[in-house]
Amino acid sequence: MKPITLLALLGILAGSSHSALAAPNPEKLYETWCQGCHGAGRLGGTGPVLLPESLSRLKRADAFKVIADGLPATQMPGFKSALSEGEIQALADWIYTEPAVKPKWEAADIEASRIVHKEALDLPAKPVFQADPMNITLVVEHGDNSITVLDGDKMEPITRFATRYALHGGPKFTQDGRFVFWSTRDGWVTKFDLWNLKVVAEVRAGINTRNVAVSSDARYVMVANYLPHTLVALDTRDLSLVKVIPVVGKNGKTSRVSAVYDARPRASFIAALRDIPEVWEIPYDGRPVYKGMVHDYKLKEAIAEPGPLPVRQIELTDYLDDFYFDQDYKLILGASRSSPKGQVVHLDAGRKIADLDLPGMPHLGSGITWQYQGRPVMASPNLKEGLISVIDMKTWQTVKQIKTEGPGFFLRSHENTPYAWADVFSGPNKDVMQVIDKRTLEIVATLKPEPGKTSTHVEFDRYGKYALVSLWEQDGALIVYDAATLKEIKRLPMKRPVGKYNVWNKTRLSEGTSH
Ligand code: DHE
Repeated sequence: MKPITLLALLGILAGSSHSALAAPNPEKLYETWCQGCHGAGRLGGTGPVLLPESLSRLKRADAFKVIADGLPATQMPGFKSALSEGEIQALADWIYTEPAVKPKWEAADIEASRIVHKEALDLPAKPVFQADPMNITLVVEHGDNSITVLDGDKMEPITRFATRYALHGGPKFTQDGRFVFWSTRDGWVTKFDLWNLKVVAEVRAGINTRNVAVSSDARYVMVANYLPHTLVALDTRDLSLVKVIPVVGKNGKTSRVSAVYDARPRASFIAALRDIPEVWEIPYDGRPVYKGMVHDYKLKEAIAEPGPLPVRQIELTDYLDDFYFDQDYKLILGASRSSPKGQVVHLDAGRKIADLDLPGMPHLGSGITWQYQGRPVMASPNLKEGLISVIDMKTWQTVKQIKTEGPGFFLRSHENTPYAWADVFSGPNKDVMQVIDKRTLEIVATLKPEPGKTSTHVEFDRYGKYALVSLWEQDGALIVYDAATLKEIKRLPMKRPVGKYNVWNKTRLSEGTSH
């Protein structure tokens, strides 16, 4: 039976609201029927946040359907026998309106939400399983909000456990591969001990969160928020709060944070900002940042930003909210909002040094790099057009635009394979995976793992021997391919699997994946 809140039950006992003749009052309806799960002020509870910024991925017509019929494989019941169509419509419209008062999530809220599992704090530093701990792959399954922990040699599940709702973005590992941190779209950050297979701590760092990054010295987790406009630094030991950094540009405007990344060779976090033309660098090794200057640290007389985790604000002439890095983390390779070109920003110089020829809507966050004919190239899928742009990273000229069977989301490879795998995620050919030979830049195979079903996102084991493809369906699967022969080896049934994350590839900064 589907669960129903006490308040909702009282609503039913008090008589159906069908009888009400007055126009439906969505706020009252929310209090009666929804608040028990979705929280006061629509800020989420056991159910997700219901604020416009959090609903951008749900069409309004679908919101009506979800309220009426519920959502399979979740706790969301259908309300069509309790509410009239008018009431459901009023609720569906109302959740897309901005609340009268901008919701807050401040230091005290963050600290109050923190849950520490004391029994998991001091467990032995030894894996409880036989598999190679550096070849573990996590598979995030959206269909029932869970994670499968996979033995990367045998390609067999070690365990599977439930997560909070709507995990998004890459889980981030400590360098030794023991701890992993992830976030949900509703702001919950989890620390998991991968060797003991236990949740260590959880904290809600925001209302609408994008992703997390972990410092290479394993001291800090940095959280990127859309709502509120903050970056939140947490202590990796128990997720206690280190610092809330309000995101305010030099122009005085606040901004959503699109994503935050660890730039290991620089010992800093780099934050991509959505609403101001700046990129932020936040050193975590204690070196100071001085206000207002590009080559900040040379000016002894300048005023130091307060630490820990001071912010270096790099002003740009264009917005830069979707990007990735060269392998040295000296350059940012980003999309550009005001022209069809992308841009290359030199992090030390703090300015753009080149334009990139990137038509359509390149998805640079999913780009990769490799060596082609003795020179480094970058390649990025495209969310709007069926092409993959390959660009020479010395001259910044386009080497080739590889035509694919439709727009794609992810491009992935590994040092030990000559192939890069691209999905064709959003077009009519969403069921194919295209395999590109990195030596010739030609498509050498088009695989159709399951006709009519969406296939996406490839990750490799640590040796580049297997390529893992997600069959992104409620009753989907993880399909294991031999990365050399491109033949299917096996498939493991899974619930809408999406991202996969191999400990070795992620912690060793493999050039074929994101970090
Ligand atoms: Fe993602 C990573 C942004 C929609 C699955 N996605 C990321 C990252 C960003 C991002 C910034 C990098 C985070 C990191 O490294 O920690 N994603 C966005 C969007 O802006 C977008 C287009 C709209 C949105 O809803 O936010 C978006 N993403 C999706 C999806 O619809 C996907 C397919 C399913 C889902 O989870 O909602 C999706 N995103 C992923 C995955 C990764 C990811 C699997 C990690 C890839 C990796 O290999 O590291």
